[in-house]
Amino acid sequence: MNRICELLGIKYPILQGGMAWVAESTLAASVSNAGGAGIIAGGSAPIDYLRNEIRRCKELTDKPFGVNVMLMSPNAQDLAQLVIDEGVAFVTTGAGNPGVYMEGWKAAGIKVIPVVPSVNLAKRLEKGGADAVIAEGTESGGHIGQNTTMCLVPQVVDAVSVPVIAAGGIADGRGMAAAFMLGADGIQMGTRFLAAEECKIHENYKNAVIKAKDTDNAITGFYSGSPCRCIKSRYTKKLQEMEKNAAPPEDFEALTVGSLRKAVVDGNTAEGSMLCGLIAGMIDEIKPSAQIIEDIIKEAHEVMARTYEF
Ligand code: TUI
Repeated sequence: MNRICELLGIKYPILQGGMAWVAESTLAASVSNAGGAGIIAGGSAPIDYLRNEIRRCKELTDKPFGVNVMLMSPNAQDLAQLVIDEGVAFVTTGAGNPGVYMEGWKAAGIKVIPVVPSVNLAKRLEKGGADAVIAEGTESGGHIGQNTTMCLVPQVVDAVSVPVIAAGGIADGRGMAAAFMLGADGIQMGTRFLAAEECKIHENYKNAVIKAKDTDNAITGFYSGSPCRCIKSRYTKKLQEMEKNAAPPEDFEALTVGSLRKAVVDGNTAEGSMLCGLIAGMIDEIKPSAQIIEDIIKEAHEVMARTYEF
């Protein structure tokens, strides 16, 4: 029995990334109904909207699903309470240390799975009561750490006893098999689910994911200490130019505020920030979540059954 399947009461050890503005109830329920673990992203969304999303997800699936708490959000504390009030099965966290919320979540019986970009944080959060950790490599979309999935996952696996979920650069059965070889007990995929039929992002954004080649990727915010991976576009070029020229903070704000909404809702590929992982170059088809999951499981089994001579 796989430790992640056991921990979360799911069929396959596949988590859907908690992508801000993207991961809502329809997508999360489709993943949970397919045997994975769907996740609703808190992002910086208003609490009333998130309460509705959680309730809608309960109507769409009777399977476990989770909520991602983005710790830099001004709403993080209210969302931390909402997941308790709504009896959400598990929480993932990102962009910070969830230590202050751990006791409350544990007391409410909520499983806690923080994203960790380093061995040090993985060890600290295991001590603090994390039920598992997501070791997320810099191949991921959105806000990223420095270490790669290939290097980070085995180091985290060696450092903690709780199950480790590998994230960053995984979109097919080969990636899943590789994660298992590194010692992970499960995987989390964001970018692959951007191109799920049930994902409600604007079709221009979805098509940009499908069209992206291996090199169509850019990191912004590198020098500000808040690196963020997106699909290369006029927006990322402009942002990188401004970084090079040390533009004033108000210019950055004018360009970046609302940029994720522009991509997700308006389909504005020139001015929107299309958060996306490095693996997009391999994704060339929009499929239902259930198909994505079944294909990955089948391929992972095939790859892992091969014998290698060397
Ligand atoms: O959280 C993410 N990726 C994200 S969140 C996001 S939305 C956003 N909007 C406005 C501002 C900021 C973000 C878009 N993409 N991934 C998980 C992740 N967590 N990556 C890195 C980390 C992380 C970093 C530092 C986790 C913990 C951490 O702790 C530092 C410490 O020791 O306190």
